Amino acid sequence: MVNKMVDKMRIIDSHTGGEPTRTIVSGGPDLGVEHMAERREIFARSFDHVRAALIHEPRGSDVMVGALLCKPQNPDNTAGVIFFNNAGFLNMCGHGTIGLVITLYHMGEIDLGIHRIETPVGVVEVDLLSPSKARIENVPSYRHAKDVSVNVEGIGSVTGDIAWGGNWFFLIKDHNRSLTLDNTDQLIDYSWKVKNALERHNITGRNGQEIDHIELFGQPTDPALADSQNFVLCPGKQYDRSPCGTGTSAKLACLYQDKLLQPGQIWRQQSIIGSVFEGSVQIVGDNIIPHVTGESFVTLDSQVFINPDDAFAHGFYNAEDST
Ligand code: PYC
Repeated sequence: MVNKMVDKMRIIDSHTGGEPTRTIVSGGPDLGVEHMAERREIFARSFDHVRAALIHEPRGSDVMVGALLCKPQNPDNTAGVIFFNNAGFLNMCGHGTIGLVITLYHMGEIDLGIHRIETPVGVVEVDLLSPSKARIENVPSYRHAKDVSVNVEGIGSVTGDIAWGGNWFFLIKDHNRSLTLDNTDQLIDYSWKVKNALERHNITGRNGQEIDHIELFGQPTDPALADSQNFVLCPGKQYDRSPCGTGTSAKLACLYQDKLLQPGQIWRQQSIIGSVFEGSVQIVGDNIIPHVTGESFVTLDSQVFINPDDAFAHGFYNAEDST
């Protein structure tokens, strides 16, 4: 049953490398004390209108990624978090985790140093290096399949790697598209067609999990600034303005598995707007643990009102945009 009791929330917005995160820091739905994966299910089932209210117009924007700050299940951890966007709920979010700790610092809730954040897919350790810079130690990441070809309607055969970096990615090197901001309409169209083709051909991540992020790679704008540039299409047909923390993690795992990156070696991943995350991998037992460092800044600290008399209190969504 939908619970419409939530009517006032404090939100803090930040951006990490240009990609926004809107964190509900108080007044959000109470999801209980279970693991974040279970709390995410409860959020989706009973409080989806809160997600919609914060992300959709007129209050939000399709580009926005939301984060619900939660009490951790383990009191030794700093916090729990559930990420969401215009299409639903995410497993993990790298830029959002950096945004979350910068937000907690802005609130005076945490100091610089190490913090452990619970997410639906595991605990992510974050080192808050300064008031605007953090390094995440992500969940174990890996390539699931190399050089997978899919026939894409209107395009032909497209080949990429399937990798997990906290979300599922299809990583494409040979796409013959220019990764520039003035070409995003074409990049969105191409990536969306690839995503639909993967679904149609039942090409998935481990255990049949949907590949909902498409990542294209190209040369950096300047090799002095970065090793590679990417374009990441997210599940709600919006592109990540940042280099994507989970997408960078998936790339790092592939590079390591291809023996193109040594443990501790720095990889600088540039986004489509030019922002850069610095990454590396650490090998722990059989696990590839990506480290991703990025900058984030608080942009707004305010209160949301959800007025039951407002016909658009929970936003409206142009579903046409995501077909
Ligand atoms: O930074 O991991 C990330 C991310 C996922 C979706 C948007 N950003």
